[in-house]
Order: sequence, then C-alpha cells, then structure tokens
Amino acid sequence: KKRVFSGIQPTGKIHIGNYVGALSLWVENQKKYDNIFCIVDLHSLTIPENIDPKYLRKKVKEIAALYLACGIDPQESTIFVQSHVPQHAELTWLLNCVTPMGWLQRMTQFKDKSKKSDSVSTALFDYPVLMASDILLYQTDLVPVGEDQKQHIEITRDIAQRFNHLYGDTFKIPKELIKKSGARIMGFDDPENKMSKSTGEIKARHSIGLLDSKADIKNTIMKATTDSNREFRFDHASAGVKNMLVLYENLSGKSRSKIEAHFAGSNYGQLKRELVELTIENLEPIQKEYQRIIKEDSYLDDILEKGQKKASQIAAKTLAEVKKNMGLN
Ligand code: AQP
Repeated sequence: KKRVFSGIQPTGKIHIGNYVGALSLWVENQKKYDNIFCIVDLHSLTIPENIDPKYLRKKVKEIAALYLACGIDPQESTIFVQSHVPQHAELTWLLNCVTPMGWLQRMTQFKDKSKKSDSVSTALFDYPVLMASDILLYQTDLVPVGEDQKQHIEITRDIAQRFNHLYGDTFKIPKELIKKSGARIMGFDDPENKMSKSTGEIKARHSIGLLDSKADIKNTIMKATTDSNREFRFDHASAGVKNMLVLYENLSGKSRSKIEAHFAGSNYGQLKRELVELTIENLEPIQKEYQRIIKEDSYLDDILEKGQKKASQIAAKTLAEVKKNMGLN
C-alpha cells in the first residue's frame, strides 16, 4: 500500500474548509492507503500568539478527538502528536543544512503570515523545512492537503531531491493529493480569501467550525456575502456564491449539473437555507461522536501513545539512514 502522511495544527477554530479540503479526503481514502495522521503541535508554535501551554494541551486533545469523530479509524491509521517523536525536530536541523534560504524566501504562506504578525519568528520562516521533515521521515508517497499547501509539498520534493543528489538515494519523493473541488474553501464574510483558522477565531461569520452550534451555522451562512444576480452556474457565479455551491457539492456528493439544474430560477436565500440544512446534517453526527470521545481521556491517550510508538519506529529508521549517509554515525 502507498503511504499517506498529513496533519493539522492544533490552533484556532477547526473549520469546514479543513474538513472538506483535508480531513474528509483522509477518511475517504483510508482503506486504500497506509495512513499516518499527525497533530502538528511544533508547527503551531511558529506563531507567537500561540504561547499558552494550557490552550495547546487542550487543542491537541480536541484535534485528536476530531480526527476520530470525523471517521479516522485508529485500526486503519496511525494517529500521533508531532512533538512526541523527536526525530521531526532533529531531521529539520539536518535538512536546514541543505536548504537554500532563497527557496524559503519564495514561500507565499511565509509572506502572508509574516505580514499579519508584529513579531516574526525564525521558526515561521523555517516552517516548510519542518513540514518536509514530517513528510520525508515516513517515506511518504502521498500528502492529502488543501490547495494552500501545494507550494510546501513542492519545496519538500526539492529538498528531498537535493538531499538525494548530495548524499545518495535516501528519501522517497512525495506527491500532493489535492481535491479537484473543495481544496480552497473561502471565508463566508470575505470570499476573496481562504477560510482560515486564525481569522475564524476572531471574526464571527468568517467560518463554520466543526463544533459550531446550529444557530451559529445558520447565522454565518444566512449572512454570507453574495451579489445582486441570480447566477447559480459554477463557472459564472461570483466568489461568494461559488463558494457555497462548492460546499453544497462536497457535502451532498451531487454532481455540478444536478446542482445547477436544482437551483436554476431560484434565489440565493434558497441556496443558503439548503446549505444550512446540509451542513447541520453533516456536522451533527461528528459533533455527537466528538462529545462522546472527548470525555474518554485515557482512550485518547492510549491511541496517541500507540501512534507515537508506531511512528517512532519508522522515523528512527529513516533518521538513522540519513545520519549514516551524512557521516554522522
Ligand atoms: N480554506 C481551506 N479550504 C480547504 N482546505 C484548507 N486547509 C486549510 N484551509 C483550507 C487545509 O487544512 C489542513 C490543515 O491546515 P492548517 O492546520 O495549516 O490550518 P489552516 O486553516 O490553514 O490554519 P492556519 O495554518 O492556522 O492558518 P491561518 O493563519 O491562515 O488560519 C491542510 O491540509 C490545509 O491545506
């Protein structure tokens, strides 16, 4: 089986974009691949606003419970916390040594995030190398992610190729797995920009959190930005309407032509009302399952401990090979 690796940062409000773009794709392909899903807590420390140990601890558990509630099966997939496997940090140092600064200076996520923050850490700049380490440690074939991570997978490939060229064949060259539709869900309040965890935390009506109440889901969708037309065709609709159509498509599993025919001649109120229903229908079972799992602290700890053991074995093997090839053994 091909190996899949992916992760989510334990920060902010996990939203429907994370679910449609990443999590649902993991679940959908779970049986097909050998899966490793990580909670990338070291990545979340790259933003200085995230320095609250209590919050971080709570968020790690929340993400673990959400992985399970969304359908990640611990029998089929390894689930673990990044900082529990020290090889991620160690490999990052070694890969830093083969990664030119110019490559990192081109990363659009760094440019965007550093603009938003008063204090930019060295770690934020180095984020893509840590992500490359995550992926390469497990000799990953496929990385299922949203569109915003495409550039980071490309640099991962570049780093792996450069390392293999300098030190001999060591890493498998991974590929991204990105959905054709739903890989970039936009903010409901601001459909020109991607739905984001941090914005969702501070702005009501920007995103729908996987744990949002029915009333919040309804408010956010009913107030979503639209236009004064009645255009329901995917290729012609304005950004806000297209975003809702794409969500409708992903949550209903219906084809674009069926959806266009269904809404033709209708109004945006209708689309919004149906999307509210559909979202609640999709999130209700996840929320129920989440509420059940989050209370079972020792069950979660057990899964994360098993995950750590399994991940460590693979990571240790790769790192030993890396060090041998570099002359560090
Ligand atoms: N809007 C999105 N649409 C589709 N997929 C998305 N992803 C993120 N946003 C969207 C995918 O979700 C996975 C987890 O990414 P993350 O932990 O980096 O979360 P984030 O929402 O991008 O939040 P951040 O990094 O904390 O960013 P900001 O500061 O923008 O809020 C990834 O596979 C990602 O592609």
